[in-house]
Amino acid sequence: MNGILRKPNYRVVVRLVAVLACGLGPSMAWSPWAQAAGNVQASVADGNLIIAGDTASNNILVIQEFNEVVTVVGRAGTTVNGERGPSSADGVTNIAIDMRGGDDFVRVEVVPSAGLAIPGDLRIDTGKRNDIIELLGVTVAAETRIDTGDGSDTIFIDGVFTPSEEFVRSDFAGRFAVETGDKEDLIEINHAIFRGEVDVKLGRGIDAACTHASEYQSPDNTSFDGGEPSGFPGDGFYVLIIELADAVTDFEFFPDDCAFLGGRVF
Ligand SMILES: [Ca+2]
Ligand SMILES: [Ca+2]
Ligand SMILES: [Ca+2]
Repeated sequence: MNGILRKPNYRVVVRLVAVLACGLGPSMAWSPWAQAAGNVQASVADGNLIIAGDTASNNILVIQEFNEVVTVVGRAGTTVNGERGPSSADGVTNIAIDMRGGDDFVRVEVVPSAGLAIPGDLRIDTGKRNDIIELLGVTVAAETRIDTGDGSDTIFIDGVFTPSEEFVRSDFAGRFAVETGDKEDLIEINHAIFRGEVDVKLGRGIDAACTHASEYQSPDNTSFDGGEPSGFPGDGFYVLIIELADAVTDFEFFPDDCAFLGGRVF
């Protein structure tokens, strides 16, 4: 953005009007994350860290502190195992997060340090309603699977700076699969490496995908599917990597800056 205001062009204005006319406007009402609360249960069994939310709107950080040590922090009133404050788990290989109903917020991040990885799989399921998932500087050695269920959901992936100002990208070694279901979803991927298959399905609704400064090492096994509706005003996709053009299906606006759902314009 660089703080530069851009003049809206005619196509963007037409598109915005069309999107609003299709009923996106009412679903963009303020989501009450300030009222997030409820409780999540976190437990480890056989190397699997299971984090289970409740039907309330939960807000948690999942922080990898050292190899196999993961801390869960509740925010905005959300408790972890009935307590306020952080709860740490040792011996973690796989992480499975199931947030259930409510407008949930989940951020998975690392204490920035070279070579720190989730040794196994990362699975996140946020269920119905409007959820936000952020993955910041996360390295997953095996498979990553994200299912945001119905509702207008947002997935944001980016890198982080270490204390020595080194930038660490998010890094997905195994299969990376996303399904965002009904309603208007946004997936924004910045500064990430995908070493294996990528399968992103945005489901019904007027969705947007944008990816910037990211590396797709297996473009033949990379797919972004915008889903229905397949006509005007359609789904938006923004990417600077032309090699991915064949990986994109059911996106009617290509390239699109995704600004209509809050995607960043570079
Ligand atoms: Ca919940
Ligand atoms: Ca959802
Ligand atoms: Ca959708």
